[in-house]
Order: sequence, then structure tokens, then C-alpha cells
Amino acid sequence: MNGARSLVETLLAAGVDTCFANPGTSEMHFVAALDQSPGMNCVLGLQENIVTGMADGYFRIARKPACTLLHCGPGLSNGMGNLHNARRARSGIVNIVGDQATYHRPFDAPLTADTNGLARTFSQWVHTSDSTPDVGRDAAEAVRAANTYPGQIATLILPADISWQDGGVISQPLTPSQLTPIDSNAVESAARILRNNHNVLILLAGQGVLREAQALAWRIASATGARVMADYVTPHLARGRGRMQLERVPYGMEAAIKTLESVEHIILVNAKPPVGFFGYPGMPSIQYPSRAKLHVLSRPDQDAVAALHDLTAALNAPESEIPDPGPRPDVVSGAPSSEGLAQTLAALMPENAIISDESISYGRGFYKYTHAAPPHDWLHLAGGAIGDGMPVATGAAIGANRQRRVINLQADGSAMYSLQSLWTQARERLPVTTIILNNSKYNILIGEYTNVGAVPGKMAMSMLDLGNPGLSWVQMANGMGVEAARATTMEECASLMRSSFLNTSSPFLIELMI
Ligand SMILES: Cc1ncc(C[n+]2csc(CCOP(=O)(O)OP(=O)(O)O)c2C)c(N)n1
Repeated sequence: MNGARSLVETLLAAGVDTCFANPGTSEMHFVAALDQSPGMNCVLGLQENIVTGMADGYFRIARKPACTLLHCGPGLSNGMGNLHNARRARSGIVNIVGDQATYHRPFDAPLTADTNGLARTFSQWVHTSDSTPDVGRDAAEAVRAANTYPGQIATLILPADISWQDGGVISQPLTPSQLTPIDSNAVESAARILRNNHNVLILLAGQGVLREAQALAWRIASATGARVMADYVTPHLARGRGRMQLERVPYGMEAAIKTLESVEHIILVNAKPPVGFFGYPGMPSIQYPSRAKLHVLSRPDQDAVAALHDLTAALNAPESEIPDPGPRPDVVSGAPSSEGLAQTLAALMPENAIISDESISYGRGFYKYTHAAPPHDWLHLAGGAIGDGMPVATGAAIGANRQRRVINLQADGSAMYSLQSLWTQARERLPVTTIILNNSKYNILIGEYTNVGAVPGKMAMSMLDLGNPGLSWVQMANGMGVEAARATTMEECASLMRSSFLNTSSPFLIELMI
């Protein structure tokens, strides 16, 4: 058995059965091993940022790591924007990066790069295999690292000769490391704060915004009168009927400061203290009042459900049912609007849908109108590096075994970073409905000129214009095997949504002119 085969067998034994790939010469033995060791579902992405974004979306829904297959330092570099986003989302991923054969490296061939150095910038675990018999054990270590709660990026670099030589040994799965237990003092002090104070905010992030944690947070809020919000940086939120009507801390600095102005205590549940995305002239970095006191109930690497459970017990908080959000909205007609799209989405989305939201400026108000939709999962860009909405939607559909409708609410400028995802969706026959929000501009950045105190002239404004030449989304989708149509009214959009939701084995793209 060669090294590559021991790698594939070890990954399969550890439950890693999906590989998002864009291979090159140094990975040929890994690809060949996939035929010898059946069981690995291999998905091709046509650029590495698609591959890594798909692995992120897969983890968020399947809650287990996939592996990626990337080609040398440059292939890894191409995938780094979405590896950055995945690290911020705390997704578990095992990157396998093929590299130059060990004896060939000193010749400094063109694709030679500091692969290890590149990987270190976003990986919690990096290792270069240096002997074939160790490849299996190295792979088992990588999977263990990726499975470290809540999820980590592990990168295993595999020189081509280490992969092709004989002597590979399959390794058994390694036990994931134990979670750091909840600190009973933190629970006691949070309970004391909640008992004795008004204006307490419980800020949820990570697993703290999923279903089980929300039920506990609601009990605590009902018993104490505390306010509950989700961190803006929330990769995955459980939403819809039966879930809390959570709002995120707003993105905009002024709106965030206003939202948090009366807060005196913040109890952090797997969340970090809320700060602005950027520093702005004359603005603070933090979004909460400087007099507010911060209390860490649980850190991001601790179990949010266990922490909230202990807090519920310390407060003796009785059972309390999450209130009904009222009737489901009706579809909306007339000119497209942000509220109209959200209501139509809430009216039509099938049960248990997955929303991949990279709507940027258009989607700020989507939450308010979708609380009464059927239960669904909402995925957000967590690291601010645009270009993850389409690959995350693609990976999420695979993570859900193609059994759930994925709806990608996608701003056009961000879509152009990773539109090749459509080709993978067509090839894999995935039930993904993409709604392109075509405003032909980088709308959010128009406001950012004002926020940073810059005065844009003609040239500066033209840097935010995508209309010259215009992008034809229907043609681009068709060119990658995806059926598509343009909608200029909400009626047209609703009718296209309905028909695409009925087709469970093909993607569809709606170009909504906003
Ligand atoms: C990797 C990366 N490059 C550039 C940016 C800067 N940036 C932020 S938003 C944006 C444009 C977004 O335009 P679009 O997706 O069309 O959304 P809209 O603003 O129109 O709502 C850009 C270029 C970024 N955040 N990440």
C-alpha cells in the first residue's frame, strides 16, 4: 500500500468521507487511491476558493469535517479567502495539500513555495509528512485536530514521493480532545448578575445560537428579564417557527452603538465582546458602552449548551415555551424590495431549508420578516472576506445529503468572486436556488466613503460600478449548465422560486433586478 492509499483509508476510518478537490500533478496518487478505496465522495471545484468554501458549508450543516485536496502552495493560496472565513466560522476542515517530492524541492521548480508558512496563517494544526509509514498516523492526527470543538482547520502537506512510495500504514481514528469544562464560578457570577441587575444582555455565538441553546437562553430571559441577542459574527443560526426571534448586533457602527447603548452588563456565551468591523475616524472600536461590564459564561471552545444548562439550573428558571411568531407572511407583489423579498421567502421556503446569505447591503432587514417561516438554518459570512455565499451553499447542499432546499441570497459583486460554484451545483445536481441581487454596484462601499470621511469623485465612484459592461447572470449561469431566469417584479420572483423549489435534483438561478 502506498502513502496515498493509507491516507484515504485512514480518513474513511475516521469518518471523513467527502473530499472537495482541485488536484494537480502532485496529488495524482491521492486521486488514483480514491478508485482503489471506494467510499470517498469526491466533488470537483473549478477554483480553490470554491473548494475551501464548499468544505466550510459542508461542515456547518453536516457537523463533521470534509477534506479538501489542493495543489501546492499556490493552490492553497487561491483557497485562502474562504479558509479565513472558515476559521472565523470555527468550521472543521482537513486540508490535504500535495507538494513537491522531497528530493525535487532543492531544485526550486516553478510551483515550489513556502506551503507550510502559507498554511500557518489560518490553520490551528499544520504538519508536513516526511515518511510514508507515518502518513496514516499524520492523517489521523489531522482529523483529530479538525474535530477539536467546535472545529478547527488542520492542514496536512504531503510531498509527492511520500505519497507514491510503498509502506503506507492505515491508522485507527484518534479520540478527540476533551472539551474545557464549564467554570462553576462563571455560572454563579452570571446568575448573580442576572438576579441583581436590569439592562443585562446575553450575547450568544457559536453553538449558542442553535436550537437547544436557544431554548435554554429563552428560559433564562423569561425568568430574569434579560435581553438576548446573537453576535453579528454568527456563521449558523437556527431560525423560524419554534426558535427565538433573535436579532444580531447590527453591522453598522452607529446602529450597533445605539442598539447597545443602555446595556450595563454583557454575559458572553461563546461570543467575543462586540467590536466594529473597522476603525472609523472619530468612532470607538467597541460597540458597547465603556461602562458596561463583561462576563464570560463560556468561551468559544466550551460547550454553550452545557453552560446555559448550568445557568438555567443556578437560576432555577422554569420551563418556558418560545412564543409563536404570528402568521406566516404572504407573498408580495410589485417592485422588488428587501422587505418584499424577505416576506416572499418566508411565505414560500420549504420546511427545513438552508439559507446561505451573502446579501451584503440588501439583506440587513431580512430577519425581521422571516421569524414566522418554517424552521430553517441561516448561514452567514463569518470572516468578512466576500465570496463565500455560493460555495457555502454548494457545500451545505452536499452536507445535507441533497435532502434539503438551499436558498442562496447572493449580492452580485460578491457572487463574481466564486461564481464557478454554479458549475459544481449543476454537475452534482444539487437542490440550490440562487437569488442574485443585481444592483450592478458595490453598494455597501458607497456608504463606506462617508463613514471613513472620504469624498468620492467620478473616478472613485466608478470603482464601485459593475454596470459597465453589465453582467448577464442568466447567460453566465446557462454557460455553466444551470437554468436561470430574470425577475423584475416580486410576482415573477415568487413564481420562479415556487417552480425551482419543486425541482429537487437541479439548481436554478434567479437574477432579481433590485
Ligand atoms: C476578499 C474581499 N475583498 C474585498 C472586500 C471589500 N468589499 C466589501 S463589500 C464589497 C462589495 C460588495 O458588493 P456586492 O456584493 O455587490 O454587495 P452590495 O454592496 O451591492 O450589497 C467589497 C469589494 C472584502 N470584504 N473581501
